[in-house]
Amino acid sequence: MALLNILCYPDPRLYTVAKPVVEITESITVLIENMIETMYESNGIGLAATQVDVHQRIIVIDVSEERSSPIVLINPEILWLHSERVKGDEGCLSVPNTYDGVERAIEVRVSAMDQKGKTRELHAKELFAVCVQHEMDHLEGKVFVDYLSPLKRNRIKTKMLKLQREQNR
Ligand code: GNR
Ligand code: NI
Repeated sequence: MALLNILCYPDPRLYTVAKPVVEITESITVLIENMIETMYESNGIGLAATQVDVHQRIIVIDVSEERSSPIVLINPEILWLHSERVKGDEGCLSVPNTYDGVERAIEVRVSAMDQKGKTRELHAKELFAVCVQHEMDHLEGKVFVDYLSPLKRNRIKTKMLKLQREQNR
């Protein structure tokens, strides 16, 4: 297993739209294992392949307390979004130490393949539903800060660029 490098906002590669997985190859299986390890090591509840600079439609999620039941979603499709929205604070491994409110559907139904290529449907609620929507946005090249006002987004961008400059010194 190996830890993967996570791209940091405003890295332009985070704006790439991911392509569908056509075949679950050995290298995709290894990528998924490494994404799960990276998610746990970073204390994240989810990770999209986009964040590790792989532009294929792959997500890993684990919202459990025990952090021992990772869920893999390949080529996920939203089947249904609850019409009710809730605003909750979100964070992102690609935007460290930044949290702000985003409105999301309170429940979603999603169809996706698992790591064995079996298609399954899942009904997500609460934090799981929020996470599924957040991760699927990454696959579309969207980061949660894109929902914030331009003023807030620019402040975050400036803060991140300053941090990255300091780290590269
Ligand atoms: O770890 C994460 N926590 C989180 C909290 C609220 C809403 C969304 C998330 S996802 C985030 C991990 C991440 O950046 N996934 O892309
Ligand atoms: Ni994220």
